[in-house]
Amino acid sequence: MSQAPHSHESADVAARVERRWAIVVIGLMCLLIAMVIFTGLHWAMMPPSRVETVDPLSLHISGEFVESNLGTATESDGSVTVRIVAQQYSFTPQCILVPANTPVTFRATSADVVHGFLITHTNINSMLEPGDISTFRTTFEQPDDHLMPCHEFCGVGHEGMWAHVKVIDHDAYTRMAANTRRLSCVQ
Ligand SMILES: [Cu+2]
Repeated sequence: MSQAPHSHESADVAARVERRWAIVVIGLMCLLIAMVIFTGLHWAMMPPSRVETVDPLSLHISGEFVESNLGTATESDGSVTVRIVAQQYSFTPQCILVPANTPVTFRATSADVVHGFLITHTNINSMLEPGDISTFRTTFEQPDDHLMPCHEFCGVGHEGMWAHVKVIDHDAYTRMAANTRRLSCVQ
């Protein structure tokens, strides 16, 4: 009986501390949700909302990722689409040519195991999985050279697996694209 007032007081303290922590946790959750909304609207970073699949065994025989269709293609609206295949231990094409100040869509997949897809100094950073098509959109602001290393351990030759993204002036690109269907650095 004599302990009753004391335990009543501890219960009050516990309730106060719990309430304080609940506020901290709810605050953190609100902050994280706000970050998701901000990056989604401001950087156009979205969780994958659709899944496109492709048969990794017949990539090279037919469909979008046959070798003659890889590289940079100019679309009718002036934007460009780059198609890339990753395999142990290289990317095809090895050097990707894109124009500056132009919307670029990358479409890439893997012919064998999981590879990494990262373009330095951009927010493009993903995985290429056999059977799935990874799609990214970006615009490069100025002519530059970006490294594109595989950053997902894919076997003994992993460290030698990388490509280049060469961003060139829009007009120079237009001149080069005028007489070819698919572009890469080596024409
Ligand atoms: Cu790799």
